[in-house]
Amino acid sequence: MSDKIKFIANSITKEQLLSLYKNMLKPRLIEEKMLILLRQGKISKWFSGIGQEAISIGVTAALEEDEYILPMHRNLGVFTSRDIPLYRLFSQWQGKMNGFTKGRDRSFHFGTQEYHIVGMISHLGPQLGIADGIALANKLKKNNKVCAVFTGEGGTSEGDFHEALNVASVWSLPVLFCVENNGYGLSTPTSEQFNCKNIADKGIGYGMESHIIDGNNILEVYAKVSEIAASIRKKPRPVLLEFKTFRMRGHEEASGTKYVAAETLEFWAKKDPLENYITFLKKKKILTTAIETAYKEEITKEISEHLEIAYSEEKITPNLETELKDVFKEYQYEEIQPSATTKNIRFVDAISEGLEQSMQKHNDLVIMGQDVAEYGGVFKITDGFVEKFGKERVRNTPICESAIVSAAYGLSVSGIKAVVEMQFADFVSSGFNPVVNLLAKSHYRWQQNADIVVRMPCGAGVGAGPFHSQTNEAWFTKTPGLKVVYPAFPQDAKGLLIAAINDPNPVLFFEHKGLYRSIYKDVPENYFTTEIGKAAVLKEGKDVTIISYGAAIHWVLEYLENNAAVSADLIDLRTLQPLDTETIYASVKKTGKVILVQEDSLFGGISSDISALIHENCFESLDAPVRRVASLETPIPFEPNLEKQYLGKNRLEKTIKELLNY
Ligand SMILES: Cc1ncc(C[n+]2csc(CCOP(=O)(O)OP(=O)(O)O)c2C)c(N)n1
Repeated sequence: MSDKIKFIANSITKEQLLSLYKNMLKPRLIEEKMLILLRQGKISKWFSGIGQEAISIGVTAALEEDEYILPMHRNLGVFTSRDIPLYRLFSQWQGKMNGFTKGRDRSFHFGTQEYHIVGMISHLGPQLGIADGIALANKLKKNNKVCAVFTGEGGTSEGDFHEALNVASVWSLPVLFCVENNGYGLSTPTSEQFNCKNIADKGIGYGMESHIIDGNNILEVYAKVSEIAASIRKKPRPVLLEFKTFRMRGHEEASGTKYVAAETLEFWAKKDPLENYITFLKKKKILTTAIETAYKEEITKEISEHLEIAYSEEKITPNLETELKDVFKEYQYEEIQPSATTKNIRFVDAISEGLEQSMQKHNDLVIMGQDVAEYGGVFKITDGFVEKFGKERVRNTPICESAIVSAAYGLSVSGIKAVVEMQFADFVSSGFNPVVNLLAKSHYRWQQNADIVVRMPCGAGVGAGPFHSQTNEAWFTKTPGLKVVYPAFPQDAKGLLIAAINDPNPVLFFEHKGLYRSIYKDVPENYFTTEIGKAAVLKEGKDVTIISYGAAIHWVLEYLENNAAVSADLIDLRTLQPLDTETIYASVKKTGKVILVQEDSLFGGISSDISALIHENCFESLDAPVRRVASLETPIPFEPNLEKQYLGKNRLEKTIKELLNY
């Protein structure tokens, strides 16, 4: 590779040439100032993009203002090119209200709908799947928009990269995947990161057009990306772009560059994108020293003034109520009454009906999942949906849970609701990161809701073993920002699913597979809602409160049927997060004895927390220690007798007896 940059201006006007210069100069000057402030301890971490500015600037300049860009931690130029007032950026870095996250997230971990920017989460990879979702929304809206997402070459090693490119290619999504190959991922050189010559070569494997671009040549970046973006707008498709560049400073300022050879740094210093461009513009007599000085003075003044604004802004005063409230997007729950006309249907049919009526109600709602289209899903819940709603809205996905959850979030960013079907709840572990880090934290971080329902066919009793029978709700009830719904009856399943889809927040919707085809009930035929967060008192008694949910409710019902003398309040939680503590406490205060029954293994299950809450809030009313019935502390086995031993059901009777006799 040569250390020379060959600039070709072609039809780019003089004004554009100068504008590209000014746009590159701005992040450079901001960074130089930030490095000083960092040394003075006035800002926290800093990730430098010095030497990589041409990429951010060129790509942003090639996109239209309302086309989404998804930058990473070295793309200051994206934010400044979109003309975000600098004081807002400074306030963001200082954790102040004029920033974008109310002090809740640092550096570039934020987005802004106002400027069509979706910022990263620390985990890097999910960013790529979000772009798929935004591009899918653009495609569905037929608005001829492209979106651009950034990643470093280190990030391309994550499974998310593979998944996102694969999905984008299979679905022909209009995304520009921009890889900034800057030589190192933290201290790891490219030779230890991937074993192919160019990252662009990977395009072939995805059936995707790809290009290598000199990331230090602003004119090459701008011209090529403009041309490719224009072509994508006409013919939607993903394109992989590898920008060759170099990270001139440490991963973050504190970590330095000791591990980089001096001659490598010297080589790349000669290729500095800004200095070289200045030389070119001066040679062409486009940039004069007077203009250069004027620009520098103007930007330096702007930086100083805006820093003053940010400094003079008061620090955030913690407000407990606001912190708690902002975890979810507020919305007005609409109660729609169930009709008097009913049909005797199974649990599985009720879910299917709720889903179908929601597809009719929200005419842009998208369902995504493995085999959900023509095949109807492995449980046949979406059977016939393709004929009714078309393949655009009922989407078969590749086996890419992480990218699909991220893509659902991208749809939400674009104002479209999504239902994601996990083929089995067990497989959510492959999409766990975006669920708990992206969807759950989004509204709290930057007031962007994640309007997504993740359907979770779960549970035991079907002899399916450790990877097809788990009931893993506790993985999510512990994560602030997620709602967790777990119905036990067909009517609740339908009403709660409709309510979950109407709720603009992320909902994990657990559907017990053992109930799918074993329970028939009369279910209202209309489109109705059942409120999330409200438990149901199924039976009223005086001696004991039994609290349960999902399939375990049916164990308790069976027990009570066979033990008519036991006078119990039976509470079906229906929603685990948010929890209906009011109903729980009222019952406990009446009976004084409590037993919690869950299908999940004991330790760390929701019952443990409910038990703690009861002890903390109803201690004086208790006549006995709270008891928990749950499954064994083993993975769930498949052989029927082993599974039976595993499940708490066979310990229910004994525990209730002990409690009643206490
Ligand atoms: C999933 C995950 N693993 C590890 C990290 C720690 N980490 C943050 S940035 C980084 C290097 C990223 O390298 P690259 O993608 O090449 O981007 P660059 O920093 O070079 O711009 C690492 C290892 C992380 N943030 N997320």
